[in-house]
Amino acid sequence: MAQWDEKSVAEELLACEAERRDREPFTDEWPELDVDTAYRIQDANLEKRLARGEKLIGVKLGLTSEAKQKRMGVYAPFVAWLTDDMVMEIGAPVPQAKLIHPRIEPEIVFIMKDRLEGPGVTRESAMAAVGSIRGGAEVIDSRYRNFRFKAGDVIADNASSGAFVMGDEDFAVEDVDLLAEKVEVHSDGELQHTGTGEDVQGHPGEALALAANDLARRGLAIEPGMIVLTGGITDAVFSPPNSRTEVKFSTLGEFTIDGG
Ligand code: OOG
Ligand code: MG
Repeated sequence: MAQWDEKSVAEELLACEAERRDREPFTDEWPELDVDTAYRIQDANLEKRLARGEKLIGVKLGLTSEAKQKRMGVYAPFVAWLTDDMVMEIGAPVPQAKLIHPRIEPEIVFIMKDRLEGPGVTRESAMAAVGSIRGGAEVIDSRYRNFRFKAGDVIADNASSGAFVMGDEDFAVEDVDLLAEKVEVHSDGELQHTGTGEDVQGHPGEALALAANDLARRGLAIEPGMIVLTGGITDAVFSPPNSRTEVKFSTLGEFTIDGG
């Protein structure tokens, strides 16, 4: 049985990502991989991403909706990092050559105008720091076979980060009814999932507050200009080559994403 530690798990995760190789979750062999240990691994790998030239551009939340929690079998939300390497232009195909088993999920995106630092951030104080709202879609990719993982595994794996796309239209906070904002996800023309902003922690502002309060435990904050993906509103859909995924928001725009 392998003897895992923070350093070897961090290295193995980046190697799996670079080699497009999936693996069994570490917690099978190392059940002590808890949430705090996993965040140290996540942060160590962010440092490596930055050292190789990537830029930190934001924060993503994971498992902020019941649909996602149920599907993944992990019942607590978490945070992870976004770098410029993960940005997909509108209309670009899924970067299959970089990903193992990409899945697409719809997300409400916040562009921050003010610094947001916990603890004690509420939905109201969180929303006051938001500059604008956009529609978005995340292309998640897990380094774990069949997306099977526990909280410690997925947090260490930067919350299955892969790529993401967002609309180019900024909506003012006061112009969007975040609770009622609806989204549909279609695969090859067939409706798969629907949801609303309310499905994200009762309100996406709660997810933002949660991110700020969670980062504060590590002495970190959400900085002005950062992009925040508030978490999949619905379950994700697979995006294999030759597939077509459509994400249609009621007011935040529509995306067609080609499986490449
Ligand atoms: C974990 C990543 C979750 C979200 O928005 O819930 C996530 C996974 O589903 O593999 O990005
Ligand atoms: Mg997501």
